Amino acid sequence: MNKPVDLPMPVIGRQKMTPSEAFVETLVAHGVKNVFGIVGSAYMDALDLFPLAGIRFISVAHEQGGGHMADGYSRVSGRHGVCIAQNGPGITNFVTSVAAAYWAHSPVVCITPETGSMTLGLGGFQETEQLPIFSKITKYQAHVNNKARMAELTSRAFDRALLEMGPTQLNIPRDFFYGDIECEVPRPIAIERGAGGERSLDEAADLLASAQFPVIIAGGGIVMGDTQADAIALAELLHAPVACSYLHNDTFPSKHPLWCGPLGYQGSKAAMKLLAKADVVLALGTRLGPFGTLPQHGLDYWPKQAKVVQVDADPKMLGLVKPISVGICADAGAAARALVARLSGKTLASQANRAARAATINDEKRAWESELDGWTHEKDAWSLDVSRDSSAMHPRQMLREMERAMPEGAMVSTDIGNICSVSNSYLRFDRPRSMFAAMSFGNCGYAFPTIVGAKVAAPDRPAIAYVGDGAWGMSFGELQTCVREEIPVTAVVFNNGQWGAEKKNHVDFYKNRFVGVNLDKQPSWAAVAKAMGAEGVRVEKVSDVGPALRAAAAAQRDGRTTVLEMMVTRELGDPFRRDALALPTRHLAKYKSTAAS
Ligand SMILES: Cc1ncc(C[n+]2csc(CCOP(=O)(O)OP(=O)(O)O)c2C)c(N)n1
Ligand SMILES: [Mg+2]
Repeated sequence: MNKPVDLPMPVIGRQKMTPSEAFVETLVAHGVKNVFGIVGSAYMDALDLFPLAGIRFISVAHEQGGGHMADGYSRVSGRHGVCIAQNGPGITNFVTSVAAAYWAHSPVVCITPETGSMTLGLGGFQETEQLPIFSKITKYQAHVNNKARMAELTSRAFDRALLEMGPTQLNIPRDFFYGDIECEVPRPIAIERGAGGERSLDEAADLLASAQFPVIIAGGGIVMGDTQADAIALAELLHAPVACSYLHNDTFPSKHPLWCGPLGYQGSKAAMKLLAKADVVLALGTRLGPFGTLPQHGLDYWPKQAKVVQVDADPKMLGLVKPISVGICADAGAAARALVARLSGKTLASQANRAARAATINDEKRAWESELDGWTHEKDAWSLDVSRDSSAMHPRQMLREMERAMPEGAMVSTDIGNICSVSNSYLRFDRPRSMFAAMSFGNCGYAFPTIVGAKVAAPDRPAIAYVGDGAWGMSFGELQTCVREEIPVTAVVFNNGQWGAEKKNHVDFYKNRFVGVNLDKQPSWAAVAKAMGAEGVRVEKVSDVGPALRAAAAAQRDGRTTVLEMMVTRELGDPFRRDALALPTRHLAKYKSTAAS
């Protein structure tokens, strides 16, 4: 699971140092090259050492942005993303980004200097209890309870982040950076994950060998384990169609004949219809999150009668959401290789009907593509009404153009919103570590800072964020970071003048009684971008979308960040949470007029 890397040698052997030196040398030992955050006196003694330690401090606009950048950085690099801030308010500003990293399984190390140990509990300046706040959104919390343990506990926070694939917290009373200690900087611990238990692998291989219509769900574990080639080998052996798990569109190459597209909200009908036919499902590196397998497009596609083999690195995820026949606690790649070894040379039931299944796969994929081609705009009454006299672009046409113009090797992050969600059908990738969505925490404001962090990890790849105009209002401050720190990216901002995803609920459930969903009197986001030192382009015609995207991606090579403000209609695709909303019931006379009739 953990990527083998050549780590630099820290200072060798037990020796006298300050806790700040021990802390920084431990970062060096873990290969840390970039730290995202906002400067603060609480850790200034350590910060002072960063330049000589070869660590770049990337100064951000808001700590939440810094946390998301650490997330994006870790998702591209497969290494730790690191963020740090001032005790108290700087740390509470991290909360949303750490929660998002938790659900994205990102090895973010969130370093939280704390109020001084001698005044803790007295209600001094910038004091809050920093451990309980993060207790449910981290995999491990290290509290430096004695300055002599600085290197040991720092190292453990880094080890655990990769071991458990999630954020960890390193809490350091600010006075513990000072003084003299004697210690040794530990070497990082890299634990290799295995292929799973022999018996479960045998059972899984038997099920797959007897499957008439095996289907693979390719999850994020394939990306995190850098093991796409093994997933491809297994899929080809079984000639099994492959669906990407929700918001993990980069787990399987879209050009591969067995690729069927993503499951979940605004996903691929081809993937859903093929999964519905499965008699055996192999869920490879996925926790099968509940939101990602909800019915979509009116299709309740989960094959309830099928046998399910689930592979996940976290044993607690096995059988948690969907009933399973076999659970394998393993690295996705190692398990895939072990299954290939067991199945090679065996008689596979799926070989007999391979030609027929190949035809079915092609038919479903072709049908979905032609449906998408014809689906140029939303067709519900409200969408037709608001777009009838509009000269703005239909979101779907704009998204299709972006798909066509997407530069080679692009990384795309997506936010939470109606148009970002619709984009799920149009985001296809041929290499892993390319898509960074807000995943199941679903916070608006995720995409832009995340792509900034991704760009730091992969400066040569085009970096593009898809963001709704509401979410952009939350996150555009990080344009300052792009300009100041010379991190060139492209933000595609969908200007529909509304918090569209929530407005859709008003339309579907509340008879268009709009409360707080219109984003009136917005500035020109293209003009704001220019005022902040970036490029700003207003795009009004579908024919301009492709050239604008290509030019913005090219500008990244010249170090320039661009905001493409896409002027789109107010039409809206299917809602997020049809599953969780109900038509209004009212008992009090005062509110009767709002009851569903
Ligand atoms: C931090 C946060 N606040 C509120 C929400 C609830 N929410 C979900 S989608 C959405 C609307 C997004 O609007 P916009 O970014 O303009 O995209 P659009 O839906 O218009 O495409 C809101 C407010 C959220 N997911 N995250
Ligand atoms: Mg909007």
